[in-house]
Parts: sequence; structure tokens; C-alpha cells
Amino acid sequence: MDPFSTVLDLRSGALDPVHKVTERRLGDLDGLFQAPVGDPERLAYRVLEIPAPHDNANLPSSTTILEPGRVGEEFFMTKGHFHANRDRAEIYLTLAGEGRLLMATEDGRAHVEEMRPGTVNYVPGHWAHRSVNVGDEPLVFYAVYPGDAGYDYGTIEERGFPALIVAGSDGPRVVPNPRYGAS
Ligand code: PAN
Ligand code: ZN
Repeated sequence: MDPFSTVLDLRSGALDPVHKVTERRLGDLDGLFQAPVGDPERLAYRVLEIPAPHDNANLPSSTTILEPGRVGEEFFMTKGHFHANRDRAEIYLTLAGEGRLLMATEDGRAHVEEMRPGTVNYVPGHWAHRSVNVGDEPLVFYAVYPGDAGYDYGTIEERGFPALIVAGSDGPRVVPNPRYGAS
């Protein structure tokens, strides 16, 4: 393939050119929150991709624009996934907003990192990852991952994450997920 460039708007996360946009609405996230999602048509996030071949020699990347909002006590969040090839790592660079990166291993360890403009989060292989918008503005981040990482959404859909991030009177709180492991 030939070299190429893309312009990334550092505030909005917009890409020019953009090749693929995936929209996730609350209806796509039904069952992932503790409470019912409400309006299924409401936009939760968009993923804009810079494609690259799906092999371990290449590095696709994407921006995610995650809207602010809540479902019950929980903040808007991504579906979350393990990589289908479990040992594949990923880097997230936050561009705008305030978030938390919730990660978990298959044996139930949880880990939370902050996401703010300039934060570079390293997600090692074998850690499922979900981003959570705990602020009032869109959370925008740029992610780079191996081309053969792939997505396993099913494990999280069945088991959930061991922890939840909920709104508390003093700000976001990390609490155990009472439904973790239930299928
Ligand atoms: C990210 C995510 C993106 C959307 O690009 O795919 O933020 O989250 P979900 O894929 O969980 O809906 C990434 O982690 N890629 O591997
Ligand atoms: Zn990933």
C-alpha cells in the first residue's frame, strides 16, 4: 500500500477524509446499563475510522466521540470489548472532555484510569476496555490498535464488567457491579 495522511480535528475528533463511521444509539446499548436505556434512538457515540489492513503488521486507528448523558446513575459509555485476539494492546489519547477508562481481565480484576485532554492510556492485551463520559461535554479520544486485534463484544454482553462508574454527590464513583457474571 502507499503512505497516506488524514487530518484530525483535535477538538471535535472529526477526520478528513473519513472512510467509515459507526453510530451507536442507546438502543444498541440496551442491557449493558443497570436501568432501561430510555429513547433507543438517542445517539450515544460515533466511531470514525482511519482504516488499515487487518493484519498484525498494520495499525488502524479511530476517533470516538462519546456524548455526555446518563442512564439511571450510570454515565454514557461505550459497549466495551475484549480484543478477539486477546493479547493485542491499544493506545488511547484523549483530545477533549473528561472520562474514565474502565478495564477488566477475564478473571474479574478491574482497573480504572482517568481520561482528560492529553492523557495517553495504555491498554495491555487481555484487558477488556470501556470508556465512560463523566463530564458535561463530548469525550473525544483517538485510539490506535493492531490490525488483527478484532472485537469480542459477546463476553461483555454476557458477563458485564466487574465494576460500574456511577454519579455520586462528590463526582463519579466506582462501585461493584451487582450483576457481574450473570448471563
Ligand atoms: C475503540 C472502540 C471505540 C468504541 O476504537 O472500538 O471506542 O467502543 P466499542 O467498540 O466498545 O463500542 C477500540 O477500543 N478499538 O479497539
Ligand atoms: Zn479495543
